[in-house]
Amino acid sequence: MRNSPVLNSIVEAHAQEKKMYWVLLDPDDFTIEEAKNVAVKSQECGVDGLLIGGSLLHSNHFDLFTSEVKKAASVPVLLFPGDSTQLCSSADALLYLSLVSGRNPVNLIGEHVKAAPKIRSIGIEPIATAYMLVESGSVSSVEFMSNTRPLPRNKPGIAAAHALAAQYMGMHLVYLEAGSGAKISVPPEFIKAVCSYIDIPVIVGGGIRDTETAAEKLSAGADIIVTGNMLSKENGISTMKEIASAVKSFS
Ligand code: 1GP
Repeated sequence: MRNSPVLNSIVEAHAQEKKMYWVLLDPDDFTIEEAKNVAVKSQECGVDGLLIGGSLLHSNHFDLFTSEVKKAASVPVLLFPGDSTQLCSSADALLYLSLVSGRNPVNLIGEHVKAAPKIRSIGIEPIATAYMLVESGSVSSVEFMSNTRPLPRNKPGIAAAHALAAQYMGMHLVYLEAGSGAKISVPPEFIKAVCSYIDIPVIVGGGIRDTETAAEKLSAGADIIVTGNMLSKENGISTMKEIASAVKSFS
């Protein structure tokens, strides 16, 4: 039986109804020094985990970026890869994302097969995650790069059926994604419908830039919220602090 400390900590928090806040560091958006600074500040704020990855990387410092963030961080560092090239041993775990909202075999199983031998050899913890892209007002990078259609935002029943299928298939987490920088985030009705069908933890990200939006997702049933884009904006660190404290007040 595999040892899964990061997944176990998420499942334990979920069982205790403790909400969590993860911060996404896209290696294209930060220098290594900036990312290390965010890693330190995020922990001071009470952030529960750091994600590293992106749909399409222009930078070539992924491994160094991850290992330096890991050295600066005391919370788990999880890879959030756009494809099988974004893999390295210094992170604590890997969201092994299957884009179940789409019907592109490359994102459902193809990249996973390419990554599997390396995951085995570097010994990183893979966490099977159903990744569901939700319509958000414009074409997101994930939508374009994966060549898949997002779930219609006015059809929560379709989303719930996808999430339930993922749980039945043995996936451990569901990630509802509006896309980085989304104009409009995942609607609460969507989150409620998904949470009413499944027992596994639900992550919600994309377009969350303030405490009100974060609170809306948590009230609807999200277990973990993710912010990325807003950190590179002015007042990003102080907004992160406010969101972290809003998340803590839910637990
Ligand atoms: C994207 O869900 C994450 O994959 C975060 O989105 O950058 O819009 O916060 P934002």
